[in-house]
Amino acid sequence: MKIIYSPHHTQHNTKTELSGGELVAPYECASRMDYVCQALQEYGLGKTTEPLEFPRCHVEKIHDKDYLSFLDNCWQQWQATGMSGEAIPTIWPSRSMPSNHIPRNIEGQIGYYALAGETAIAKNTAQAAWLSANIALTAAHSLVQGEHSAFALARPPGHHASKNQYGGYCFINNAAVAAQYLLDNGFQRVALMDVDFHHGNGTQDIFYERNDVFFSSIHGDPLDAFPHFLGHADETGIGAGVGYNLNHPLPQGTPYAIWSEKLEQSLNAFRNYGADVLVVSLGLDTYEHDPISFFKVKTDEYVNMGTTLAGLDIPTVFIMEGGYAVEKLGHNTANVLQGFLNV
Ligand code: Q9C
Ligand code: ZN
Repeated sequence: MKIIYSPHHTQHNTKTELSGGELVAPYECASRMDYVCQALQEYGLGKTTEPLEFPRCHVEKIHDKDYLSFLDNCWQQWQATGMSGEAIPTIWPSRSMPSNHIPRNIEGQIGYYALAGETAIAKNTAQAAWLSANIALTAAHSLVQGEHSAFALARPPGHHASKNQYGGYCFINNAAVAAQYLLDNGFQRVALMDVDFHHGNGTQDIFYERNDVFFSSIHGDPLDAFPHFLGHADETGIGAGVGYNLNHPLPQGTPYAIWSEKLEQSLNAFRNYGADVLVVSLGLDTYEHDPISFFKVKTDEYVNMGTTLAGLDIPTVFIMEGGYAVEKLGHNTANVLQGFLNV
């Protein structure tokens, strides 16, 4: 399996996350990648390949131009106004003031473009987000070139980023960018399976009215879990997209035995759809000891997850998303890939 990675993800190295009323060290931290690299080596899953650089147009097909230029300029503007900490939102165009005017002021802009408040932006956050997208594009490109599978070992993650908003540690939707690239290069029906503990609200938003990407997600019930406002079972798509969005919200304590029934349901839906390529938003925060999640998947069970995904038997690109039990993240990730390869 082609594994795409760059050590330069470390340029996104924020010091703060707003969590529990405090500024804490971010759960989505650079050391996550070290544990994954180490496990991949241990398992002999192959050495990693550096990403290619793709033109920005591939990302501009997914995200609005004004949003991307906000991302590129946010840190510089935040600093220019003399703010001392990292850039975090404090006000939103919320229900009682749903304005469509984009503020000139950076604090207003941040509120306009943020969908959640935990994620800080600092120096080179935008650069790292673009690099992460290039890793996803390189992995997708290898499928176009005939590889059967590839893994984009990228951070920051992407599945919470919508067409024009960031949050949940995500800035550019890497999985969506990869899916679009596959469609633009010969594939016709993308199955996008999001196995991260959190609902992939950004990916759902991006493809909600489309029938060329079938999005399915298994996640903590949004009534109980982030992102709280999207991911219910009655969200099935609109317009041409009706029937191509399949959500499986699940309760606290869900074990793999129940979780995997939902995976089989999604894969059957993909088979009926006639998917010719699979994108997996691979979050490992379903793990039983994940510090911010509430499913109960065990390390050994990730092998079965990989094997089950391989059962779809189409070219597959894995895109790294969440997973915050950092010391176990490597083995959990490598188990999925191992299970996928050893069918
Ligand atoms: N007090 C991904 O897994 N809420 N994002 C954290 C901690 C935000 C997760 C709550 C979770 C975002 C890619
Ligand atoms: Zn997650």
